[in-house]
Amino acid sequence: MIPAPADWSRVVKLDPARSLSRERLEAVRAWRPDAVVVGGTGGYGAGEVLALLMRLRHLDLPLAMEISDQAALCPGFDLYLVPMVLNSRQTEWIIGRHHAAVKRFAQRAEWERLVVEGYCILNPAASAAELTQADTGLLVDDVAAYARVAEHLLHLPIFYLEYSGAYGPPEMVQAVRRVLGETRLWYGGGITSDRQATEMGAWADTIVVGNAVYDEERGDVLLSP
Ligand code: 1GP
Repeated sequence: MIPAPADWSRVVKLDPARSLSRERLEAVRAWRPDAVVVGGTGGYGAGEVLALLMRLRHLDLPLAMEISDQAALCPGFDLYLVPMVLNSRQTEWIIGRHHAAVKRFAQRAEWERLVVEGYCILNPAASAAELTQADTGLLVDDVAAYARVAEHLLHLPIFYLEYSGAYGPPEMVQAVRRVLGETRLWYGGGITSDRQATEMGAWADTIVVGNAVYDEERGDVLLSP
């Protein structure tokens, strides 16, 4: 059966470009996330993705690959998340790369395993913000409007508030929560404690933890069973 992201409250995101010790992987397992997403902003290919996938299989959790680069596409995941960066200044990150990937893979695509995420990247220092030239200087009303675009114009299943590397303002998450209905709200960025996970989890449907997995000091606080 194909897993449904709507059932996920907490997700770990692992970067194939980073090395993950056996101990850190065990900490991920012990934290009992609802799913693991494999993805990053680059510096890896399909080989690194496959190697990580092999190590994750024993976790017995839904495994999703977030596709940022079609060259790194790797078969074997339960789901494939397709980011659409709504606040990018470059069309390639909104629709261009998607068009190119569909053109290339349409005959082999398992459409039912694809889930589109409407990203709004808000930490200007995040590598994803730089890569996609995201317009990060947005006010609450602007972000809420993107959330409404995601839900009412594009009918996307996920609106992803991305502060990768920094803990965003809970007020922003709360404001977006108020304008979303069916579309699920994901929050990711700077979560390194249970308190922060709980705070953001109160407004977001799904919280995403990335860097803390690799941080032995702060990550242990969060990822302890
Ligand atoms: C990154 O949203 C995730 O795409 C998680 O962010 O790495 O800051 O936890 P952190």
